[in-house]
Amino acid sequence: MTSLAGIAQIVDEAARTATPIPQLTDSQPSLTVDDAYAIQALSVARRRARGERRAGFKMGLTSRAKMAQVGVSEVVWGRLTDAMRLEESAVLHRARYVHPRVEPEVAYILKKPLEGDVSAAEALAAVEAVAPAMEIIDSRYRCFKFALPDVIADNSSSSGFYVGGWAPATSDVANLGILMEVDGRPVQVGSTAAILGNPIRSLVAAARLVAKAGERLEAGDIVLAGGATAAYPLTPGQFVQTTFQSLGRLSFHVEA
Ligand code: OOG
Ligand code: MG
Repeated sequence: MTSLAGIAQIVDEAARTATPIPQLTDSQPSLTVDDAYAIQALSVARRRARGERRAGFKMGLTSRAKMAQVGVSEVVWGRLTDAMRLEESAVLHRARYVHPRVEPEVAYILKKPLEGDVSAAEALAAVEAVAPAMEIIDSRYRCFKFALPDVIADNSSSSGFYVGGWAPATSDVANLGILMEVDGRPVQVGSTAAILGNPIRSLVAAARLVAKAGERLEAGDIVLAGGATAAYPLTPGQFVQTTFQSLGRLSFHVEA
């Protein structure tokens, strides 16, 4: 059996070089969720050793549409680094990914730490601002196919994220209409309410789940609440634009 550090190197190299790999659970069916989070921590530590800085966390599989799309029905989380952040409207280079997809999300940025069991009111009190966002997910597994431990070990498919203009923490984002368009055609229509009924619940879950790994959400961390709709595959030439009712709009072009 390959060591956890050995597996972390495999998933990190797959992400770094945009090379697909077989599912880990094919060869190691006994891999647990705890092993997978340990692999994730080791693989992100390799990114940190290359100079990438902590940017926050991403929550995943927080909506039914997302769970149904990938056939995994547990909430997962992953770590964000500054290198994953794409400047607003920056071009997305398809060649840097295995098979990227985009999904509409809500981003929070914190002004205070959050740790363990907190109420929605306590979570909201730690929020500095909220913004419309799009996450670029890119499973490193062939055909975007994985079981729960695979996706966790692969940093929950995180690979990039766009954040739009920040709005005050008091903005009501509980049930905002979302329209994602590619080349002017609607490809996903939904609501922020699809994210655990209210995206603030995703921040509550983040505080609890990250604490289980012995860490906490810190002031300055960005937390992505999870895709509100199924994710959409990206190919060169596309212009992607997502509009969030009353929260704003963000867009990018895909190039080869
Ligand atoms: C897993 C990551 C899920 C989300 O927002 O639900 C995720 C995947 O779908 O590859 O980022
Ligand atoms: Mg996501």
